[in-house]
Amino acid sequence: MTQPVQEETCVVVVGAGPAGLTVANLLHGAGIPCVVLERQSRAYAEQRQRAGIVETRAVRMFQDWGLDARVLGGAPSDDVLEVRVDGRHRLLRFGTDDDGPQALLCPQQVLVANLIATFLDGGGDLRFESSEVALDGLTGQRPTVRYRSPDGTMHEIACDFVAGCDGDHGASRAAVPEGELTAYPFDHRISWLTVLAEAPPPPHPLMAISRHGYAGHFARGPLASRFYLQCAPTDQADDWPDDRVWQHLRTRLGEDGLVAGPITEKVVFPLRSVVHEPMRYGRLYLAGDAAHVVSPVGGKGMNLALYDAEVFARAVRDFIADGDESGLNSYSRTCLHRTWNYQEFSRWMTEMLHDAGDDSRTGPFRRKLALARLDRLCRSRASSLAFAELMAGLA
Ligand code: RFL
Repeated sequence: MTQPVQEETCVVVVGAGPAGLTVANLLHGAGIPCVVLERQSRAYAEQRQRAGIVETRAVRMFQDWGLDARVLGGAPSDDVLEVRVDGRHRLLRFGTDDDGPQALLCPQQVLVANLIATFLDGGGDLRFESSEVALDGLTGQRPTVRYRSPDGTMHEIACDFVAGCDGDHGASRAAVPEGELTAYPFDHRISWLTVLAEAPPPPHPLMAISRHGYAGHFARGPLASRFYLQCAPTDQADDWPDDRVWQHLRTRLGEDGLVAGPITEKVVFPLRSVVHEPMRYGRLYLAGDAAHVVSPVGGKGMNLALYDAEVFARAVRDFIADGDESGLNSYSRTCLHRTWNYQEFSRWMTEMLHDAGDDSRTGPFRRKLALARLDRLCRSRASSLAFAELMAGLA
């Protein structure tokens, strides 16, 4: 058997999603060599649509590293959420009182495309279509990452650290021996039909509560929208022909005139969350969805990935520059602190938005409680400030 091509670097980053690409750009900017291995093609990575809001904290983080113009330039700012209860609308503000930049409406695929371009234009080493990624020697001084390049050649890269940024089903977490990590999974017992359509976006992110179930409408570009419809856990996408989708959206959003457009994606998925602890094993540092999945309510999954990425990049930078290991040693603790804070926020919002609508699942008492919570959020300044702080990522 031919020997793999031997290579060396400081950090191997597995996965070119928001977490991996942010790690790579921050390390590259700090002059630290890294190689990024991505399973998919560049075209695939740049069109994968998911999140839509970069929270205030993350916008400021890109600004601190001098990357905001390249990575987020042109994205519109928004600090208002619209909540409709049985067609009656209320606006929730989540801007901060200071003069700093605020949250931006930036679809995940735009962020990813900008991060890829910034990294490659700066001479970064990003290898698409890398298959058979396998991690070894993680508890030693010099771990290795093997992979097969698109021409069939095997490579083996020796490094100081591995950033496991390859999502919930990647190779990084799977390389950790059983029993070393503890998983904390949670099933919200709610399913959504998620729909992407070439239809005009709403003026603000919109969440609607009604007896027919939850519905959401979010911008995913100037002429693209992401819709969510709460549905039965047993539903399949085929149970939702386009006519039914638009009819339910009009009813639940209370918007007879909602403009329809071609639907490009329809998927049913159960809302679930999970945290894997600790987020470090030897010289492997898990970041983003590789370490935790947050239900999409509250828009925190991608933002948490960006947070982990920065904590890791700072820790490596401090270690390389000054031999300071404290950031590496506290990585897991620091990231998990924010992770659980965001999981709590997301669960709180998930419960409120769903319980306040269709009470066939949880009963009328829970519906009344959820409506009281929502009312307090809109009326009490202290409640709305706490909400704004969490939305901004500054709590
Ligand atoms: P990603 O984005 O999954 O990227 C992982 C990358 O790793 C690659 N990969 C591998 N590469 C090499 N070898 C392997 N063995 C590999 N296995 C996988 C993959 O191809 C991919 O390129 O993880 P990352 O970077 O941690 O980012 C996490 C976010 O993508 C995720 O948290 C969000 O999308 C979650 N999410 C949302 N987050 C928000 O902040 N706001 C939202 O509004 C929001 N909406 C959503 C969402 C997630 C959704 N889905 C589909 C789960 C809406 C939806 C529908």
